[in-house]
Amino acid sequence: MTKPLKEPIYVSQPSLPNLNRVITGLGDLWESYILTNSGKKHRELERLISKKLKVDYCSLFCNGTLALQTAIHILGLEGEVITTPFTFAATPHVLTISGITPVFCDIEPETCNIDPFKIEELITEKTTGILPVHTYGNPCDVITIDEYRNKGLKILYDAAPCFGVERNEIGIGNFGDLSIFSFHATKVFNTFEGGCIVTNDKELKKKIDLFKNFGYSSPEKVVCPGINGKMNEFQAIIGIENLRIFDIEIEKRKLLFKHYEEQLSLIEGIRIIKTFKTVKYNYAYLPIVIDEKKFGVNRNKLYKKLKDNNVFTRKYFYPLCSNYICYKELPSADHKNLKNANWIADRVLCLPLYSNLSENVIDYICEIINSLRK
Ligand code: T4K
Repeated sequence: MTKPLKEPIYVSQPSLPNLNRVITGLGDLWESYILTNSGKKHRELERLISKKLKVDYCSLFCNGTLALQTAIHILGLEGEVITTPFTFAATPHVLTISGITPVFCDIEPETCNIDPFKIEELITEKTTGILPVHTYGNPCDVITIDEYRNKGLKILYDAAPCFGVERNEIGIGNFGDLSIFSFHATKVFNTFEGGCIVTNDKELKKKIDLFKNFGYSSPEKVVCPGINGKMNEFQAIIGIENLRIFDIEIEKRKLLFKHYEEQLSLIEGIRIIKTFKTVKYNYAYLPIVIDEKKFGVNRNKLYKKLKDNNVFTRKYFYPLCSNYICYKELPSADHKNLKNANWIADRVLCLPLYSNLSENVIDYICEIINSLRK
């Protein structure tokens, strides 16, 4: 019998940079008195991130949600936008708040990403774009999805959890019309809160930067409506310092992911979401799908058993967005069109994964999972 852990283990834990280096960075702020509005640290981080993500331009934001809302506005999306129901609330919410109807498309059960071959049938004369999510940091079928641009649709990728991910050595932010990333504390790269939009289009970068700063092109000139989406200098310092440790953190995650994989692959009825050889992953999450028929116990019982032992997993993404009170009446929210998404949402569980996690704790978690097997 396993004994509950003394300290709780959560699904994620933020990577924290070297504190002395952060304090030195803060010293610069104290001397300059420039705390926000595209200061030196902000400009430096934009340059560093463009290089890291292998894109031409990066615009920093105070969080991923405002980056997404800005990207929707800049691309001129309206009417209906096709998206996945298997995502965090932010994805359909920003569409709705922007006056757009989210149209939910089913997912591929193996990758949990939007099924590119089910998009076509959802296109109407009101459709202006597609908002796919690289779920858990696993890239969508970007090649098939990007072909919808030939039908006049804009493609905006919600790459919130995807920092550092590459497909065939191409940074994942190079696909579609725009991509957004989140730098929330729970993401592999964090600025406490934060996010960005990336693009290779200089004109779009200009529009994004105007919009995130109230439309000011100079101190006495406002050229368009806009909002305040700016990242401040403190967040930028955290970003600069976290970027220094990013590759080491991902390497640690990779080893821990493999450690889980070795043990979980032996358990019938448990599978890890599919990964591909062509992808350089960031190991953001450890999502498993529990097939009760084969494993003997359902997801909720496993969740509870782990919780009783002080291991706090998360059911990302249950409930499914299409089942929220605010969306369940939409025609596209009908269960019969979203069979895979509903099936997965009832069976998925994200296990703890972060760079400071010990292999012993992983062994402990796998032992609990194994003990439930029937
Ligand atoms: N699109 C997608 C696909 C997204 O997944 C997200 C965000 C967005 C858009 C929007 O980006 P942002 O506007 O957030 O930048 C978390 C995050 O708040 C959210 O950023 C993220 N997706 C979502 C998937 O997960 P919660 O409600 O699970 O967070 P919370 O506070 O319960 O944290 C989970 C665990 O992490 C806690 O049990 C303990 C640990 N933790 C958390 C925080 C905040 C820490 O150890 N330290 C911390 O500071 O939503």
